[in-house]
This record gives sequence, structure tokens and C-alpha cells, in this order.
Amino acid sequence: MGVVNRAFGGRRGRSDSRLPPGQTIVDDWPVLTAGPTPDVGAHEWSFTITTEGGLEHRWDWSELHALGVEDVVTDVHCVTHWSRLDMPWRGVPVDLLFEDVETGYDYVMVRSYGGYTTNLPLEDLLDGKAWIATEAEGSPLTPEHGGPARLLVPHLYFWKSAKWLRGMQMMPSDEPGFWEQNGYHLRGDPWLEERYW
Ligand SMILES: Nc1nc2c(c(=O)[nH]1)N[C@H]1C(S)=C(S)[C@@H](COP(=O)(O)O)O[C@H]1N2
Ligand SMILES: [Mo]
Repeated sequence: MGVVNRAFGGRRGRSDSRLPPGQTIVDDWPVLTAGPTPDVGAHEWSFTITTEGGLEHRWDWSELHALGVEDVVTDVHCVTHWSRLDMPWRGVPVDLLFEDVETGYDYVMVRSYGGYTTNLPLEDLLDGKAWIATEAEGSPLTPEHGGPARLLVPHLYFWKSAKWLRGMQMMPSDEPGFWEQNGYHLRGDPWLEERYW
């Protein structure tokens, strides 16, 4: 009994089958931002999907919420080895935005206020796998965690969950975003430990 406690409890961290390889559970919520925190108010926030030929599909704050908001409880996994389990979030499923968008392109460059970018295959954003999150843990997202709105793609490493979400540019082929140009993996599946490439 004591041996089990020493191996799986206390300072070494808990063990959990939901924990991907190389990850450690944290109870606090670290802030990881490359560069300054943009100051974007909900009243001035908008989100744009750009498709073939530069065609723009845009939603402002109230149009986003009118699509339909969902509560989600999910784990998040950062490439720097911390994970948080059972985080409550609220947001709009990305599926609802793409209901109004026609595109033949399979890849997405996600863009943030402040210039951050990250790339994803469109299929990693659809079928209930991604949200535009506006609340976490029962409160509106704070600026340091990406408020007023951030992407939430919990099945991939957390660098894909762009804070201060501004838009998505559809692309015919996969192109690296900010961290991906700096050595992070193009896709970032935590269960396959796709950290770097
Ligand atoms: N716009 C933007 N989004 C970002 C980042 C960033 O620097 N800028 N960092 C990413 C990384 S590496 C991680 S781990 C998470 C951290 O989110 P948090 O600060 O809310 O924990 O945001 C991701 N989204
Ligand atoms: Mo990260």
C-alpha cells in the first residue's frame, strides 16, 4: 500500500489512463504566450474564415453566439509536459461556422490578434473536435488565456488552441504556423508524442 502511494501519489504526480505519455498533471493553469498579450474587446472582436479566391465569411461577437453555445468538459495537454484534466469550457462548435462555408481546401492556417499562427488539417476542427471557446471554469476567458475568444482543440497539443482567435485561412496544402516553423510538429498528437519534427 505504501509502495503504491509512493509510486502513484504525492510529489511524483498522479497516474491516470487519460494522461498521454510524458505528461504531468497540474492543478493550476500556466500562461504560455509568445510575445505581448493583445487587448481585444468583445465589442471589436470578429472572426473571419477566408476561402478560395479570398472570399471572406465573418461573424461578430453576437453572431458567433447566435450559432449556438455548448458546454464541454475536456483535458488539455501542453507540449511542455503539463496536462489539466476535466477542464470545464464553454464555446461554439467550429462545425457550426463551417455549415455556412463552402471550401474544397483541406488545410487551415489559424490566425490570432497579435500575429500568432498555427496550422491544422480541416478534419481536426470538424465533427465535434474543436470549439471557439469564450469561457473556462465558469468565467469569461481572461486576456492572458486568450479572451475574448480562443480556439480549443483538446485532442492536439495546446499550442494548436490559438488564443485571441481572429480568423482561419483555408489552404490547399499544409503550411507551418508559428511554432511549427520553429520545430514543433506539423500535427501535434499528444498520444503519439508528436512534439517536434
Ligand atoms: N495567440 C497565441 N495563442 C497561443 C499561444 C501564443 O503564444 N499566442 N501559445 C500556445 C501555447 S504554446 C499554449 S501551451 C497555449 C497556452 O494557453 P494558456 O496560456 O491559456 O495556458 O496557448 C497556445 N495558444
Ligand atoms: Mo505550449
